[in-house]
Amino acid sequence: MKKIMTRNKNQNHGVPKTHPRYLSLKFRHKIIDGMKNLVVAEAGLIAHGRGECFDYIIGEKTTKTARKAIKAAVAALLIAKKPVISVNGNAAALVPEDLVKLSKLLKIPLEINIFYFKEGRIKAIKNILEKAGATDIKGTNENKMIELEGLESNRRKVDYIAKADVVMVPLEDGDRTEALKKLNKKVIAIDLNPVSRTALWADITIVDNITRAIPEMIECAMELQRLDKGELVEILNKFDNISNIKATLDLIINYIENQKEEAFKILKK
Ligand code: PTJ
Repeated sequence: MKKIMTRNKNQNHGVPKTHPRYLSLKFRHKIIDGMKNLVVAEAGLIAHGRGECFDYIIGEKTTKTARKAIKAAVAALLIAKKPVISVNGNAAALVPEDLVKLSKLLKIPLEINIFYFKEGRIKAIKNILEKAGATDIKGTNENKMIELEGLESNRRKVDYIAKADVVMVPLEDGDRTEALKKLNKKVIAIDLNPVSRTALWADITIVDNITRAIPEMIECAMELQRLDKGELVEILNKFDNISNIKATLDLIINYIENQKEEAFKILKK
């Protein structure tokens, strides 16, 4: 019998929604599509794979330590005078709508800042953000860019980030957080690797997948925006990034121990 090939609405790139790893595969395909249309750098595929590995060892869920960091991060963004959310290729490909929603809710601009420069990439990222509803996008005009001191990579070229007091950097490569800190900026990182240089240098480290962290931040922002400045400052002052990273590492160790037990149960059968 001849088969008629149609795209089933319960599928994404041929992956049925009932597939046990549907979400993970859906985001993989967003990264692959992003690479094909210049949004994502080739190295972004590798970075995503590394992220998946770290996601696995935190249990592929937003942990209680991530939630604490998210609350502190939202408080910091609400208190900030000139906050900004830095957006690279992977972030734009994975969660464009959520980034725009958060930026609008907190009235914070998005700034495109990429490590791997390639002709057409900024435009492709701008397009995907605009398609998602973004109206305030910085970092698109080479003439307005200045260079950050202490950085040699393409990330040194910044626009609004230069004057910002709080910079959120999702999925970052190591060196920029250090440079931003030296310029007295508060840095919020979203990084699945709790011991990356970015994670360790940041003031607030959210160890979570950006695909869960940004929606969680949106929920949190809707609650915290009702608080007054004093209450927000209290949330921020109570947060201790170093102990939160330590607690995250303990969660990972416990998770691996549990996985070991579970694996042995299966192996014994
Ligand atoms: O678009 P560009 O040119 O700015 O390049 C973006 C990448 C991500 C390719 C670039 O910044 C890079 O090479 O980053 P690294 O050094 O691989 O670091 C990325 C970090 O993000 C790693 O620690 C990963 O574990 C982590 N990561 C990967 N995927 C996710 C993630 N963290 C949160 N959510 C993810 N989905």
